[in-house]
Amino acid sequence: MKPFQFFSILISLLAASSATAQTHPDCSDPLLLTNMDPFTIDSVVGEGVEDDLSGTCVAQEFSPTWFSWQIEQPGTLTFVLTPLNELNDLDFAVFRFNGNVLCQEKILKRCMAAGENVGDPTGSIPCFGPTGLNLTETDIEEQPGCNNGNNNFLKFLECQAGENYALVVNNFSSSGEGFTLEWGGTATFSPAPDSINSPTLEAKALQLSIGPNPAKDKLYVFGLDNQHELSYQVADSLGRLVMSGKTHADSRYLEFSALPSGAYFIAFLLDDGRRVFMVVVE
Ligand SMILES: [Ca+2]
Ligand SMILES: [Ca+2]
Ligand SMILES: [Ca+2]
Repeated sequence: MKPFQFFSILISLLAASSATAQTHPDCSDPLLLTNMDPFTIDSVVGEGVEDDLSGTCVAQEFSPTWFSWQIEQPGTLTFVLTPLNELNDLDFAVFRFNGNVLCQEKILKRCMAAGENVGDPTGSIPCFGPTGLNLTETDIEEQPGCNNGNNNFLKFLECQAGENYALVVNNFSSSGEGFTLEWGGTATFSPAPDSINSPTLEAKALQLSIGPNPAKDKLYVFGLDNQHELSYQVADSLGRLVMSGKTHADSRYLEFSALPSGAYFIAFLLDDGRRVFMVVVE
């Protein structure tokens, strides 16, 4: 095998692994955003186990991708979503959380469902392609179809420090193809959202805590009793899932010896929400 062939195969393997990246089809398991760098979601597939969009202008999920973030610096927030396939119809909804970050208690702030007028694609041109929030729009919702005055963009958000938000992006065309997302405005995201999912009542009752932090090989979970078996997920500082499992009575620790040094987020999954910690692994 020539070196060139070796690298070709290596590159195709790497490309294959990125195409099967973790998807986030449910509000309760969003991709946590800890910075405002632009990014691409390569592919979208499936609706997951929950449909969290009834009662909104988009009505239901179509290959949804859920994101969440916490505001650090207050200010304006805009974004542009661009479908990888220019013929695809993206829709989105933005929610804010009050108090506990529970999907049942999310508050709809923006809703975009504009797209093709059935049977009249030539009249639908302003309702295709890039979509998002900008500084010039004053509307906060565009209904399905391409109604008078629709242009695929809605009014920016005015964000306060500490607020938690969620964004869901639908691919109404159900092509499986993804999109790029670019942020704008003066607000910033928390880089260490240890409260991006505030403690739920159950978590408070459990009084969960972790240690030591920084951790080396093992991270112990305190506050569990024999009745509690908790699922957990560990994400790196880019929000990528690196570990998942369960704690139970006879293994109340997470084994970190295989993880590179760095900052990680640990989410304990509860019936009605999540409790997230940040930990440094040395
Ligand atoms: Ca879902
Ligand atoms: Ca649309
Ligand atoms: Ca508009």
